[in-house]
Amino acid sequence: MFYQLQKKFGQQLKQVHHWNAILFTFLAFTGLILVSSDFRQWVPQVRIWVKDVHIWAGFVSILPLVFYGPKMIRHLQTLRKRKANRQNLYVVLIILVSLILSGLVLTYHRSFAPWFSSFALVVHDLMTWIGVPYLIYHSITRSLWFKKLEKQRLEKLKEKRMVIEDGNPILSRRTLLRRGTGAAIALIFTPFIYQWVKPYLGSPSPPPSSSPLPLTEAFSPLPSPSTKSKPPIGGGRRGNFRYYTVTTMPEINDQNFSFKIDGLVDQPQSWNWKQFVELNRDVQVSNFHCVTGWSVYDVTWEGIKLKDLLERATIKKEAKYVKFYSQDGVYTDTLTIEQAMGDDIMVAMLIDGELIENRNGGPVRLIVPKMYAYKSVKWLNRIELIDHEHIGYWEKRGYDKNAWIKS
Ligand SMILES: Nc1nc2c(c(=O)[nH]1)N[C@H]1C(S)=C(S)[C@@H](COP(=O)(O)O)O[C@H]1N2
Ligand SMILES: [Mo]
Repeated sequence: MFYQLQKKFGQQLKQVHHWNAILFTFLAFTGLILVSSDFRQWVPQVRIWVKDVHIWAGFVSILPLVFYGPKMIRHLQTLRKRKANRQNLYVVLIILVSLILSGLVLTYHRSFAPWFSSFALVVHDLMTWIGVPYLIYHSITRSLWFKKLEKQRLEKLKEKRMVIEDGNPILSRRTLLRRGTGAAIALIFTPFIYQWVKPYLGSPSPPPSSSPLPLTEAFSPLPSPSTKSKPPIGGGRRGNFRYYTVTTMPEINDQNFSFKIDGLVDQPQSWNWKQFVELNRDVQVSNFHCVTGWSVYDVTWEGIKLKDLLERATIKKEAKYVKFYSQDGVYTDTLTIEQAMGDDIMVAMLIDGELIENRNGGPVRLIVPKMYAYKSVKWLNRIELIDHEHIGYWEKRGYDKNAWIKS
């Protein structure tokens, strides 16, 4: 009787493990798609959908834990004498709980201060890159399927009555299978972990080798930074950008650069590189927040205030929205005229005293510090005044039209 109960209990635990394996494989898979910059560029619409599915699966993954919760004490009792198993259990639980908690914060990040969601993102990333390979290994080696596989191998060995090898052939077969699984998982994850850790290893990562000409060769004359920019009055930015694009990065140089303001204005404006560099610039320090949770703090931007540019063009009365175009030919976004008059909205050229590099949206990008960064159009080359609403690139694909950041 007791034995039977014990057996049933064991089977239930196995089932929990099984479900965890499936759920977390799925979560890891969708999660990897979400962080992949290639994917962002190929099928951006699908990304929003994947994000929803990932979040739903995340919620579902709470269920096995809820189911397991009341059984935990009993489980620990059965593990009384097995220290390794107990430790393993604690590690797995810590990973699961941190992933779920940080995932919840990220899902409802609008209710939290940006520093808190940034922190949650670091936890989520860390637990993913360390935890998910571990969890997959753990779940696979404990699945019924794997046990069966091990048993099969064992039986095969017995059938064949293999010559006895050094040590214990059966055991070595078993560890071989496990180590093989572990190694395969580690191999798959190493490049991703490296990608993630790289920016945290101090010096900013060099631009990808396929990047266009160095800025000093692509642009002449170079804008000379104001004394507030170099050294940056903000003390230099803290944190790392994640470089996003929905197209291939447009290659911009002083020859193909142009910037214009048109639409519902009395005095349309147009500049080439040389003329644009001569415009009067201001310097400001602000934070940069992406809606997916990461932030860069105390960035010293130097550029032209948007409202100064708009004043030059003299906005017509009928104009209601300001539409921003990127030189990538695809990305756009808008602000209402009232929003566009904000004092901290800048058409930026320099970051911490250096010309903004290509992958960071340079040489000219928009900065809207009080809104999520999907408003901050990179490779900005045209501003159009319009009288009807235009839905921006990411808003069209599911991002909130209200991009204000809770302060
Ligand atoms: N042209 C263009 N602008 C863009 C984007 C983009 O993909 N293309 N991504 C937006 C988003 S969602 C963010 S978070 C920031 C990222 O800026 P970064 O790539 O310089 O870090 O740029 C915004 N502006
Ligand atoms: Mo973003």
